[in-house]
Amino acid sequence: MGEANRNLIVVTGAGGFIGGSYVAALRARGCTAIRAVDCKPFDEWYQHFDEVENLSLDLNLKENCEVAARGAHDIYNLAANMGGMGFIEHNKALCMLSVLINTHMLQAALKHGAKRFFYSSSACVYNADKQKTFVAPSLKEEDAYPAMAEDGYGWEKLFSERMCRHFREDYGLLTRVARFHNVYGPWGTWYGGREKAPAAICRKVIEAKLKGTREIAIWGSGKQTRSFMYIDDCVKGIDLIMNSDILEPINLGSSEAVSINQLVDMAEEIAGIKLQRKYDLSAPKGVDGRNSDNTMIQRLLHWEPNTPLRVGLDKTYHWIHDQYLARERGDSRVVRESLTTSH
Ligand code: NAD
Ligand code: GDC
Repeated sequence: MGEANRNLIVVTGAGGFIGGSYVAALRARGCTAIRAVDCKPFDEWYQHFDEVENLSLDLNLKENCEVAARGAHDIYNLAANMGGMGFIEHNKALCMLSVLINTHMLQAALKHGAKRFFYSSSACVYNADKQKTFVAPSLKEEDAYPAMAEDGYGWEKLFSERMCRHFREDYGLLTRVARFHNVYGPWGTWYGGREKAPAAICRKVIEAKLKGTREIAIWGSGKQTRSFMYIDDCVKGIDLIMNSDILEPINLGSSEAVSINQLVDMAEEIAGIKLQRKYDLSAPKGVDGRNSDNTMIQRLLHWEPNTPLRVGLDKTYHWIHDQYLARERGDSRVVRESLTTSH
């Protein structure tokens, strides 16, 4: 059993949205022993910090997970092949292959004596039959069973949740699992096909305003409902859950449900324009309605994600606006969506 460096924190998926934001938060609070790992080449990392140990490794491979986990005390496994509905509906096998990352990271964590392991699950584990109304059903943790998860991506997450539990029960590895509900904010994917609704809608409103097209394409009828969690709440929730005694998977999401039409209203209001809406009923829609029931996180942590969508969306819109103009200028510092499907 390798000896864990008392402080070393490993973050996988660190070249992406939440992983990069989590490394930034660790640095901001003075953590120095950080190992950031992602399979993307460094120039495609959304956020990259020179003073952190950065490794570009494909964690589908067992031997690479061993390198990533060596000497770690805490491991935050945020790496996965993921995206919005437009990606996960068309890449189900790729999304399920993320099981290799979590399984190999758990084995490596155990082999190298890591003490704590965080896994980023998703609201896509929830039973689809409970999400068939536009009146956003507040999903409780027990609504994942009987299981009927989102095809591909949702099943991988549900399986990996259970793997975490069994590694805790059978081998004593401290595992913590949070089910994220649609996280948005600066430094997230905003174009290229993996973007989720908040970033996509902001980009489309910005494009319509800058190009004067005055119309916006919306997937589905716009009546679909979701809750969207601002990235800062996600980072805070990861910390609270990792440092808690919560053994079972727990919701980490906002309880402020909105329809996609209301999301577009907000983006238009921020932009100061009104657009003609074109609904594409054949586009990927996912479930009809979804919201996070935060009874458990409130009871156990006396807190819940609470950044109002209007506040978080304003910051996100302006960040994407700057990225958009930078891209138009051909500025290399734009967050680039890596178009390689093996991510
Ligand atoms: P992201 O796509 O921005 O980041 C994921 C990162 O993982 C990418 O940088 C990618 O290169 C990396 N990765 C993928 N396969 C890899 C591999 N084989 N080896 C090494 N790195 C690999 O996604 P995100 O939004 O930051 O999501 C982080 C985690 O949270 C993921 O597990 C995701 O499933 C989960 N999650 C996110 C949301 C959300 O709304 N963003 C919701 C639910 C769950
Ligand atoms: O992609 P997403 O944010 O994922 O879509 C939310 C709703 O917004 C869908 O009904 C979609 O049809 C609608 N929508 C309308 N226009 C657009 O231009 C657009 N782009 C996108 N992307 N959507 C649009 C997500 C998963 C994540 C993660 C989270 C967990 O499902 O994709 O991987 O697991 O759930 O909460 P969503 O919320 O369906």
